[in-house]
Amino acid sequence: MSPLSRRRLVTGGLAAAGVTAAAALAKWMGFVPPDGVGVFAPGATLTYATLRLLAGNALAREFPRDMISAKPFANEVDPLPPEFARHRAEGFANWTLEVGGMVDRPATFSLADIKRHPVHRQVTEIACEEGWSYVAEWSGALLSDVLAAAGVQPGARFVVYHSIGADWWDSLDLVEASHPQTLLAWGMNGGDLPAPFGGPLRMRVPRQLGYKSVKYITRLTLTDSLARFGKGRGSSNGDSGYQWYAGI
Ligand SMILES: Nc1nc2c(c(=O)[nH]1)N[C@H]1C(S)=C(S)[C@@H](COP(=O)(O)O)O[C@H]1N2
Ligand SMILES: [Mo]
Repeated sequence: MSPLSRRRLVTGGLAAAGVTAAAALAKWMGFVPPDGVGVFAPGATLTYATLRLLAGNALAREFPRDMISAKPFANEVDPLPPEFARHRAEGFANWTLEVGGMVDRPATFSLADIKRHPVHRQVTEIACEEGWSYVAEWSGALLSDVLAAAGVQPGARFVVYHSIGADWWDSLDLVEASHPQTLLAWGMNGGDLPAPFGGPLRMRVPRQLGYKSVKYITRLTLTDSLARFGKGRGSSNGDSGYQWYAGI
């Protein structure tokens, strides 16, 4: 073996050992994402654990109001189930959010219930993994306020959220769910949240890519494990290969 290839072997081996050690540390600290298994495991785990350790509760950038995009782009969604049209015809008066799983007080909240929580406003950017983005002002309730109303039980680690029809769903760890910019958004740019943008209620997770900001939210479930949901990768997108932790 030439010295060069031996050196490569040694550095490669050291790097692999480093990754393995870091992954073990991340596991010990509880920072293993639901997709931190299989071929891409060390990569997904390292990204998630590093950001959790280094960035902690850092805030997503907020913009001045004059930077709000004149023409926000509503990404197309798959056809919604028929009950969505019914809700829309009723002006969303009967839209509800069910909160269950590991909570002390399982509840079904109306939109009015959610709007009674203190209103939080943020001018942030939503960025799609496909490369486009826009800036808007979102208003809504802190996800953590709604969760507190239901009483999160000790031992819960994730909140799983489902879109109407349930084919779109995703999840957050409680660090992200408790973050002061993570909203259940019901308003955009001063008015109601328009249906193409996820109205009447969408998740807004400004520290992660757009696909975590699921539209048409009807259900939150607190859980200690994502293994029981879909293929266990933490989201409908995860089941088709997207990273669960989409920090930006
Ligand atoms: N229910 C539902 N939520 C969804 C989607 C979807 O197809 N269905 N698309 C996601 C993706 S990939 C992005 S980038 C954002 C886009 O948000 P926008 O329509 O406000 O641009 O919504 C996310 N939320
Ligand atoms: Mo996206």
